[in-house]
Amino acid sequence: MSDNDQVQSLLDNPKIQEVIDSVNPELVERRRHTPRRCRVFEKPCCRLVESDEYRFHIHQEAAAQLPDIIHNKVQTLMPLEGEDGQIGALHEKQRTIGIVFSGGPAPGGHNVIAGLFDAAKAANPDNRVIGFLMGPDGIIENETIELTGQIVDKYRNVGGFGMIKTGRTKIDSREKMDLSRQTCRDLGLSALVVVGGDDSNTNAAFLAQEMLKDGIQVIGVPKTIDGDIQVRDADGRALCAMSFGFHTAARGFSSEISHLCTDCASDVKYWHICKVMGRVASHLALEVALQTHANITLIGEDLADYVDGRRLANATRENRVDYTAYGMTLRHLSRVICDAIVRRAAVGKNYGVLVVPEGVLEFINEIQVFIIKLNTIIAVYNREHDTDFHSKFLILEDKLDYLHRLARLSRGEEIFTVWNTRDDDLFSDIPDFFQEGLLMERDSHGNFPFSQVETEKVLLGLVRDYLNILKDRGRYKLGIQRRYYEKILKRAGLNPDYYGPMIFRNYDGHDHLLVKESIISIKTLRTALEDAGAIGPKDPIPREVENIYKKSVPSFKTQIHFYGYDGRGSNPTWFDRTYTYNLGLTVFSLIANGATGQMAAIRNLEKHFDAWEPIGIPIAPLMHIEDRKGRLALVIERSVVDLESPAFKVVKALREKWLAAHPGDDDYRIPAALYHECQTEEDRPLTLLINELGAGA
Ligand code: FBP
Repeated sequence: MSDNDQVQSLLDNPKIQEVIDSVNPELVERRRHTPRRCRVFEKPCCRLVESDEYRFHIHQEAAAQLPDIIHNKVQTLMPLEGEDGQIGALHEKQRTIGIVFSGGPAPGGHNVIAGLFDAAKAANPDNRVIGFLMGPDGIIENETIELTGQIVDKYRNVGGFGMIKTGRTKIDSREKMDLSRQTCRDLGLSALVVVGGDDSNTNAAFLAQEMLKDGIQVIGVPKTIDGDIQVRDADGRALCAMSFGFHTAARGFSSEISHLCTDCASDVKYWHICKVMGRVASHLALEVALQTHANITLIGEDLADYVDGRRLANATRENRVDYTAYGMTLRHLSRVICDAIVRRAAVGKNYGVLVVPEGVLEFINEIQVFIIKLNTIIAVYNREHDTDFHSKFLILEDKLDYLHRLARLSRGEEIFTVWNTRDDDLFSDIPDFFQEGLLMERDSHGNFPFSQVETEKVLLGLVRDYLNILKDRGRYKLGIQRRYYEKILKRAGLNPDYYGPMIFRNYDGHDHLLVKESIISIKTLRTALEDAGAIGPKDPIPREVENIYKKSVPSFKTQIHFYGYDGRGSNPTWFDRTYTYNLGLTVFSLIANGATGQMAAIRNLEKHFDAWEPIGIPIAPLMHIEDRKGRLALVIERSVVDLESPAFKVVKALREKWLAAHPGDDDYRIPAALYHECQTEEDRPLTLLINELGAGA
């Protein structure tokens, strides 16, 4: 039989075909699974109960720009007991509902559609659900697909946004708004559902205001793995504890990172540097810390909160203000990391896991200043020249040239520019790849593309430099186990107690022996032995002593990993599957009851499933003003890690334990495996669980 025939017979083998079929039994089971419904959905219809108990700080600009939805209230879905002809008729009314995904994918998105589809079809089989393709562009360009049972069934409980795809376009101009309205009118939509993050829900509010006159309702759905849509009222009461997708992504990252913890503690030679997504907020990194107990986890919000006591005291003594005392600099941060690395090495652990949140640089003052200045420069350039900065200056050199010119201009007495010669000099000092990163094109919402900046490389560059300095100063050493040292010397007929005090700085009873700071080479080792009279100038250094010294010289070896896109594409966990399916059901009930400008949400996510309560949250009152692309814009306020939250406090309190800079085992935690249907404490984010358990403590 020829090779080709052999291959063909392999491919024709039905058993082999079954094994490699793209639809495996797990997928079949996954697609068949129907998530549990919140109690309120056990009845065919719900009514909305508006509540005055929640307060919001309303921004006057939001009131001015969104007058018809600014006074919306929190709405709770209640089961319709008995007959209510009016509400029943509203549910049964024939509707065409459009749905769009906006922004990065997040596990569970398909179940929002599935929930909406099931509820819509159950209310009236003639209801239609239209998916807009490729994100908001699909609305602007009227690119759609009518969703059928067959299409929806293929994606039930499956990750990603593959069913209708997604995109990041912002509907931010009169023209785009008019085109969107036209599409929705042409399709005869009763309602539009926007599944997105803070920016997309902001867009949803503007669309709701705009389309009110067309009688088209707009409902938002809180999506993003970043976990930065967490809604509380002005009194701090949680309305939406977490956006969907966060749990799955965090569990995926934690599982991978936990494997790296196991690997490095086995191989004992690498520091695994794990960048974890989250464009700004460090929620994902915090959850990973709780799930894995990685040795070091940076939390951006915590770094920004840092106050340098020494600088502050100096400034107070000298009666001046030192603004640099607030917030951590990149250099200082690298020192903190080095300190941890050196301490672990001293007890023989020249390995570990460092978790770096993708958006950490957002919280480093000096970088934030660059980002704001460059945002402004690019926005002003685009405005004044009516062109795009990035198309005009294609390569880094051209962009830098432009910045140099601006800096020179700032020397002129009359001219004010945000970029002066000091900025220019400081910017010139940073590596090319990082300059390029900072000059990267912003997304359509004006967000800085942190995912494309090699944050970890910037930080590692500084860490490496400083570790080398510490090595030269004899402070970065690998601790040698006393037992091992004694065994090696005795085996060669040498007296460990004779050489010990000559070589080590802590020979007096320590478990891990540290070579003296003055011994940083074979030459300095020789000097130490000669000075102590152990060898003469012509004598060789005893081989075992030399070997022990060599073993004490650490090399800082790293492996870099990025966890982000993999988490966005994961199949949703039980939590996200159930959460999103119920969000879809909630969306339909909000629409059936006439709501618009509301975000579907589930209250009490932090509690057991039986306590989950579907609600509608008014979007307009959540807005505040932010600088976007050098302009002030009305957007939903992002939620960042609360340093007063029980979850953060727990992580902070256990930092030292998890660093494990002591002899003995590390404190790594292996997260539970992801079961299809499980009921463990890991059914929901640990962050939520701890915040709930610690509330009021
Ligand atoms: P969303 O806010 O749209 O959900 O996206 C979040 C995110 O996953 C961030 O964590 C990350 O910085 C960004 O998307 C990456 O975006 P892109 O897909 O454009 O690379």
